[in-house]
Amino acid sequence: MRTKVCIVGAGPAGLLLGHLLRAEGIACVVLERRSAEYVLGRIRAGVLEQTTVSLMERLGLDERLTAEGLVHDGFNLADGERLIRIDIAGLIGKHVVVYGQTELTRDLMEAREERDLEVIYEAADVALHDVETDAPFVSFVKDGVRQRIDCRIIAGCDGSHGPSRQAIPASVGTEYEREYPFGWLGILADVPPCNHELIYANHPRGFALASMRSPTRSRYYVDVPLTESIGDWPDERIWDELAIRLGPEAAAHIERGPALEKSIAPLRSYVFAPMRYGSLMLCGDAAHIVPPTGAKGLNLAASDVLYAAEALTAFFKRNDGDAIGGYSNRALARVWKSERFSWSLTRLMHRFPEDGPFERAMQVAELDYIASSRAAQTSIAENYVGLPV
Ligand code: RFL
Ligand code: PHB
Repeated sequence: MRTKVCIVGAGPAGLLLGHLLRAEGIACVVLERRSAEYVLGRIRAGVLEQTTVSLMERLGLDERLTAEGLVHDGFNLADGERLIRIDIAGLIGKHVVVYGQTELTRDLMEAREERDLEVIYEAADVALHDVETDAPFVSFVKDGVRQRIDCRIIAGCDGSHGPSRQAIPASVGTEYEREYPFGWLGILADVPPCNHELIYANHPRGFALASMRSPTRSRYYVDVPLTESIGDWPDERIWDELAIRLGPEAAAHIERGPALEKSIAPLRSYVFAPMRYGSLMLCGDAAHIVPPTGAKGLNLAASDVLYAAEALTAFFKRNDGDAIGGYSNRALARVWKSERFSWSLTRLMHRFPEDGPFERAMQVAELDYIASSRAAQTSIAENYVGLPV
């Protein structure tokens, strides 16, 4: 098989890139290790920046997002005593949209046929070859038969554990990494949210987040030590902990229900640079990870893909080779700012086991400053809605 761009991974990055390339008439094939059902079963991001929404609009795939997405004009930081509201709309005239990654992925998946986007699911043993040359290829096994796709460019959209990043020799790249001593335990339940906006809480017992997927479906998180597992957290223990950490006002409105899904995700900051090597371009989690506190992961994947699609369009339609050369620096400039924001919000809102009274006093002082400063709130708001692309 031969195509122009072979995309590895059919998460949001791979599917978005595939659709953007097809909209430009550029031939591409997407290879995904899992089944479509498995991909849709992963519960992840919930908050979309305007850039991500605009990409769906540009593709004309925003019908459900426009109808069902919840426009949020603000969100809240809770410090155990008070709720500090970040009035995004009032401060900068923008908003975010609450719409699950699962739903966005479903919209992209369902448009495959109509937009002539080929996605090969359950492709095993995907391996990248000759990425340093102008004639790379990808091999994989489908239904027991080994196959090969020859292409001009490989887009590595295969998340943090996929084979794409591994195809770049360690000697040509730098890894930047920060691990955190806790994970987020998430619970999804068909109960109305306790508040109409998100609440991020820093409580003496730890972090909590009240989020949602719809007016009848809630998504909550608490941070837990990495030594704990799902078995340690029956539903009732999670609900009890949320009621304490989110504070009495939110607790009064928490409705409990059976978990539709529960999982623990470790928190990590990671960047691999450069994001291009030879004929391989990395997009999304394949190149970088942010802790979920800033709601940036999916949105960064979307901005990478926007830059990658522009570079590939210039390359294939206008013969502009420099565009691909410029991709990594352009993407990384935005990635680093989101890494900074996600790291600083994580630092502010979590109790780190190694923290002493000084570090805690810094958190209190920063939350006090944010509560009293329009400038500080504006800075948080403009980062939360997403910096310009
Ligand atoms: P994905 O979604 O991991 O997709 C990669 C795809 O590649 C496939 N793959 C392979 N395919 C072929 N061969 C192989 N060998 C392969 N190995 C892997 C995988 O099966 C998969 O389908 O990466 P992508 O597309 O870059 O998208 C990134 C986002 O998924 C991620 O950044 C976000 O989910 C992060 N995130 C959040 N981001 C936000 O913008 N806002 C949020 O509110 C938000 N909340 C979250 C989050 C992530 C979380 N977890 C579980 C890590 C909340 C949580 C709890
Ligand atoms: C979510 O709803 O899953 C969510 C919302 C905000 C975050 C992270 C996750 O910062």
